[in-house]
Amino acid sequence: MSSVFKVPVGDRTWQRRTGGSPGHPTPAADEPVRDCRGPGIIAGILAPHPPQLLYAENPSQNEPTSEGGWEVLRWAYEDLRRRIREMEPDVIVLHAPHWITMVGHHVNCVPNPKGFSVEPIFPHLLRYRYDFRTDVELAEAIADQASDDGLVTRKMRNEGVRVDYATITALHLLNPDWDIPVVSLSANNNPYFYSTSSLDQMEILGESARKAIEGLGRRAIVAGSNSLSHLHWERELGLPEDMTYEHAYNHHQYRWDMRLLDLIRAGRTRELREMIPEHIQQTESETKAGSLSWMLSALGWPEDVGEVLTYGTVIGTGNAVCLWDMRGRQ
Ligand code: 2X7
Ligand code: FE2
Repeated sequence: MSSVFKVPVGDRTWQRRTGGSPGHPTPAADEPVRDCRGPGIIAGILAPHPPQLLYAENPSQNEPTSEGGWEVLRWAYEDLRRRIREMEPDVIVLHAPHWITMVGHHVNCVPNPKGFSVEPIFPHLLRYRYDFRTDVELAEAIADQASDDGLVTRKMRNEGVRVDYATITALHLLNPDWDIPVVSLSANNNPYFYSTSSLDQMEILGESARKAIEGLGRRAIVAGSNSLSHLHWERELGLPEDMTYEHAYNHHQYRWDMRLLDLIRAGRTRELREMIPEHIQQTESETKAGSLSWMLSALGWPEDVGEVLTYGTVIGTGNAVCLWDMRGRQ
């Protein structure tokens, strides 16, 4: 099992609010507002990755073809893509739960990951040919910073290692042209056996990513790829994209997802941070793998910002596409 040496997390002055966002209070007039085009973390995204969403898009890289499905979630991603383009990021840094590393936090430092990824549980939905660029300088800086911050860390340099479907699906949905460099982080835990105790490590890793991004002056989007409530159907009853089967697994899960999303919409991030472990307990939420906590920690748990673009279910699991636009607040 991995271990972590807890160290005091560094300077937090970067968290100072320097701007407002639609629907949320604006900062005091005397607070300095930085250039909106400036470097730093310009946005955080909750970017769920059910392979069904990619399958439904019918991209040329994926072998299986579909009649569509899960449109409302996919339309939210479409809107998000437009907004990402406007933000002109240098890099997307992604934390996803299906690259599970049992010892340490791994950072993919392969310059050009390339290969064929077959989804092990849904091979009839995702058999995808990927080919993308890593921002190796930033990847290495995040690994070094995380190591300095007391985390067990590894720079993954093995060219042939298959990129997992969560990383591929989320990155494809965020940027199907793959023309923005990427840094991909592993999930150092096993979401199916361990407790929520690893969330504190994810928060340190988020701070490490933020420091590395700022240190190199990148304009970065940080994306945590998690579904919310995670109980799901065990059998596919016919055509995967037949939406007559698609609804929340149960009312309890749905209600807890709504409670969590209410806090995001209200920008009540401190309360959200406290609620995440309880939401995990109540719904088996995939946020147990830490991608949401990692992302919000990288943003500094900002109050008064946060949008829910949409919510929808995939084989009964809850999935929300959310955006924290940090421009002017870095
Ligand atoms: O990985 C997933 C997931 N998180 C949710 C739903 C369906 C499939 O895969
Ligand atoms: Fe997943």
